Amino acid sequence: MHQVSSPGSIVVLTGAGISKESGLDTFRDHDGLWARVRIEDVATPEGYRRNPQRVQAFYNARRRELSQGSVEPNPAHLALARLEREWPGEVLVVTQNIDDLHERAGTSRLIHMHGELLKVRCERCARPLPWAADIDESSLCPECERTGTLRPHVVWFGEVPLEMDRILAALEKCSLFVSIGTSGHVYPAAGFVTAVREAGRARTVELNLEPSHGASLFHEVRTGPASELVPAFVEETLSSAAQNANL
Ligand code: BV8
Repeated sequence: MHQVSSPGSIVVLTGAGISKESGLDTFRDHDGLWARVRIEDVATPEGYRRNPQRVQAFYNARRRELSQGSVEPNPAHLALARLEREWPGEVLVVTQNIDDLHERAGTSRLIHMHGELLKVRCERCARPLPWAADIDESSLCPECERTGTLRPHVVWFGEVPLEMDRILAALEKCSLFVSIGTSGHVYPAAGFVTAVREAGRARTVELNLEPSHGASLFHEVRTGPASELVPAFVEETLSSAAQNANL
């Protein structure tokens, strides 16, 4: 049982592992996305310039799976929404994921640092737009009415993650940092635990199916499926806050 000085703020980082039990693939598991396609071909600006159709097809398939399939938030997403509702201080979820499962579970203070699968961006007028359909070279930008300029609103390798200033400010002041379902391979997200440790005030906890690449950097590591670990951790965190309040 860990004691968190309530109502300190909480930052939660999530990765593909939190959506695995909702039926979405991770990246680096043996059956993950990178076992089927090369990062260089589908998740870099160079790959997009070389073969835009291949990249659009990669994201069109994932967008279709998310918007037309039977993909639903799982108990881990729902538990984080409960934490935001019931924790007496601020809760911010920073996700590396581009799915919309945190929103659909009810989380509202949320940053998609690697973009969103259900948004596109016009390379001419740069506005992110909600978009659930496929994109191809005939897709028309509703803002500037050009065709062939729409790309996924997704941060590829070599591109700058979104809202980094807001993320770093939240990491600096939080009293609890929880990392869920991420392998700790991709930066700058993989470096967030170090930034929190350097700020010197927060407890750091990892909830993951297996210890991540950065597990040794956390005060506490719990292994298991997110749909079990996260609801239990949220219940424990809320009840310790309630006990503190009654002291
Ligand atoms: C940038 C696109 C500059 C969207 C993705 C040092 C510092 C800064 C940069 C770098 C650096 N070193 C290298 C870099 C460059 C690079 C990088 O990190 N390369 C790596 C490979 C070494 N980083 C970048 O290019 C980034 N940009 O650095 O700009 C900058 C930096 C700071 C400030 C300003 C500017 C851009 C990175 C974003 C790339 N885009 N995806 C998409 O297609 O989805 S990355 C991709 O990996 C996804 O976004 C994904 O979210 C992310 C991380 O993967 P994970 O989510 O962790 O998924 P993974 O499969 O790896 O792991 C799943 C985990 O879940 C596993 O541990 C598994 O055990 C667990 N699990 C499985 N099932 C369950 C479970 N856990 C719980 N329950 C379960 N049921």
